[in-house]
Amino acid sequence: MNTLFAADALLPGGWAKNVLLSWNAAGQLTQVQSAAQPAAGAPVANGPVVPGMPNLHSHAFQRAFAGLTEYRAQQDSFWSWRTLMYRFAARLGPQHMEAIATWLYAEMLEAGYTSVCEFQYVHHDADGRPYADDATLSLALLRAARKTGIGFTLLPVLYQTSGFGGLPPNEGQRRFIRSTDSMLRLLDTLKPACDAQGARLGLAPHSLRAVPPDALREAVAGLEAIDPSAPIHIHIAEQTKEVDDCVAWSGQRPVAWLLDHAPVDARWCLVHATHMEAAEYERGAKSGAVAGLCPTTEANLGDGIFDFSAWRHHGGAWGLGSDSHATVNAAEELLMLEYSQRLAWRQRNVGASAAQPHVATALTLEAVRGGAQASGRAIGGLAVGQQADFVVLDAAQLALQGLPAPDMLSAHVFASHRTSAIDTVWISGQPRVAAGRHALHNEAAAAFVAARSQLLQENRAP
Ligand code: NGQ
Ligand code: ZN
Repeated sequence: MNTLFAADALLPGGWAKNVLLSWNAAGQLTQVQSAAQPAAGAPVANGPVVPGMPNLHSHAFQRAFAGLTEYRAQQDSFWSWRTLMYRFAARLGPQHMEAIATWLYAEMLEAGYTSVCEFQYVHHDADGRPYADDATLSLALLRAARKTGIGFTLLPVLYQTSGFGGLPPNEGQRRFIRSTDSMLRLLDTLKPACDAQGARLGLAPHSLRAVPPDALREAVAGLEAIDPSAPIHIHIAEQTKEVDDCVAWSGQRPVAWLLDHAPVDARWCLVHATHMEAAEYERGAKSGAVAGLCPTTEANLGDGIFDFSAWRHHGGAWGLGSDSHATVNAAEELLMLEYSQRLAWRQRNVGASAAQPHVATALTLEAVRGGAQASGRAIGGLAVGQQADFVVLDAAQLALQGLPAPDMLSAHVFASHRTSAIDTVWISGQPRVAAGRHALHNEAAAAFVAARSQLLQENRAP
């Protein structure tokens, strides 16, 4: 039996004092006891313990592209960014994928994420043909997750068209395209590999732009045959052009169309869902689906602002993703989410709730719960039966020193450098980050920089 004693811990119902966490060999919490006594010689946390944040949306390879489109070309938009991103993706090989993801996952762990959902759509070789082993690039991501210890949900992406109404895919999309049957075969291949490392397998129809109605229906039915409760993630209503194109095609907005034509329920994660009307907020929230908010990417790409209060008003579940990885930091996503709402509505403390006046505490608890649901794994916080995935803040860090625990978490999110206060990070009861550093930090960073340099060189070649 393993244990950790914490003077303060953030449990699903709020902050508790003198908490003894115990977990079994499988890394599952077996006891969460408040008002406990530290046993002599037993490990004691260096500060408040908060649940690890699930990252519900990642395209790992884009980490190596972050920062490379922050200059003015002509008509800079989401769509021109995407053209550059496709160009970058065109030369990516399995070794690049593994090196980039290994560093990214180490970075995530150092920044308070304890698990990640990979929305994995680069399937084929550079010429658009399947690899001899069709699962090659997904397996590279699974290896990166295993090496770093991060919890993992693999979401192979179905991508078939370049726009509503079955528009043929473009050149830049050739590595993504596969039939529904070949997707179902890929899922069959990946299921045992995921099971072997405690990862969850789901499916990601890329978007309504990329997946026609029949394929969406068949793919979801095929997934249900493999695992009836597996997570299903889709990008939706991120850009206003997507909304306009969807209305032109179907007469409906994307979220409304999806709710009418797909079995949307608690298995689903609606990634972005930025542009919804009042009825979509209500129906979407009541469907039980998780809204997958990616605040720094949505800001970086100029998507728009999600109406957080409207979603929560209807009891909507939500969680956080780092998506394009312009930022890799759980606390910074919380900050961006809260600040976007303050700027939009000219209010303060929008994220506080009736039960929880401290914004950082309220947002953390809700994002962990929604993120766990979207990940399809038992990572919903510090409660018996959940994995022992948690972050220990450093009570000696200057921004936190001497404060009550809820203010320490507030200071971590709003008043620190947002990684500096992270002391240790545990996944399934194993310490993966100690004194702010992942064991693979140096080695993984060097391999990442080498892979990025190689990709940029290859991109410049004729
Ligand atoms: C993606 N990114 O899948 O990486 C997309 C761009 C697309 C975001 N949606 C590609 N943020 O939407 O077709
Ligand atoms: Zn995305």
